[in-house]
Amino acid sequence: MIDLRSDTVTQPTPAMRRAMAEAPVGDDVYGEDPTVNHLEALVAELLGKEAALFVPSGTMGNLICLLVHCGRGDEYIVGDSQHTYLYEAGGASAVGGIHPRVLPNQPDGTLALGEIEAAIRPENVHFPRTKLIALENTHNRMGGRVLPPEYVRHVRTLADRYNLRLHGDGARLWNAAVALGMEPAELAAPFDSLSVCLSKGLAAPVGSLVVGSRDFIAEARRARKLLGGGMRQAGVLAAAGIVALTEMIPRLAEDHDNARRLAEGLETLGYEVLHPVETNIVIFRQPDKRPSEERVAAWRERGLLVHALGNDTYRAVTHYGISTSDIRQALEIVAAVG
Ligand code: TLP
Repeated sequence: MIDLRSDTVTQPTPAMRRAMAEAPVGDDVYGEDPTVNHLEALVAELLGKEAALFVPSGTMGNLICLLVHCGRGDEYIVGDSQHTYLYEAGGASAVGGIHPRVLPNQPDGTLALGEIEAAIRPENVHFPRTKLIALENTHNRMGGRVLPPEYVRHVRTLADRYNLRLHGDGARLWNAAVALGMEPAELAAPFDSLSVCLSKGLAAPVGSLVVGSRDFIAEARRARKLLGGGMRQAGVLAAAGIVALTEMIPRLAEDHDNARRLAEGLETLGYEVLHPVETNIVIFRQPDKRPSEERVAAWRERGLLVHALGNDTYRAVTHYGISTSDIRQALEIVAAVG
């Protein structure tokens, strides 16, 4: 099977399996797991923040950050196609009582600066209090687009003007850094908090981290406990994460090349690629009216797995384990199905 449904479907590398087997561990709720402590220090340094916290998933990482920045009835500004708003089971409101102020994401994944500013509430007893702006980099539903670094700096300036915090969903921040040829810390600098994932393009089996100031992470640790995310001998998982961060970032460039190859091939076959392919995600629209479930089933029968995003649109994601010849074969399958 050529599985392009997501970069979450990867198998851990042999080096990860070895590191997991050999990891020194302790009870991380007591702060005594040396491997988790090592991973947290490594990520804090990579992202240029004071501290980091290992959490089970990107979803929990984002929720923890929202819970620390916002109280019940506070408002956060978020894009209508950001993961936090779209795919996290409404956790911000269900768990945190946090009110989302939803703005349209632009095709490049940004929120228009003027629209952010217009959405910030003045002090008035009728209104929720705006506390936070949330961005996503790279932007999943916008085809893995990379937020322009100068755009993020403008949002930071705006946030400062209104005394707001800025959170980044950086599940694929590593892809953005590789695509721009920049250090992850440079991209993280404007944000008060970020969540980053080890289990997407970097191929670790489990885990995300949140980063921020020391005080922020102390509160995040409480929120993680509240959500049931305090893990015990989690060094077994963190060990794979350390391998992911030390060995797997530069190879993301191969995934980006493969995604571009896939997009070019799809265009040749008459599909419309909806966003410029900057990283490892290709969102594309079919040339006809055939129901997407039927097409996905025909691809699956021939050994290709792709997600349908709607009636006529699909998402394919390249990752560790997908080679250039897999892309060639995937295109042959698409051509055969028509
Ligand atoms: N995204 C998954 C699905 O949930 C859609 C995928 O296959 O892409 N932020 C972003 C930008 C994400 O893409 C994801 C996962 C998350 C957060 C959540 O991470 P997990 O799955 O670890 O909770």
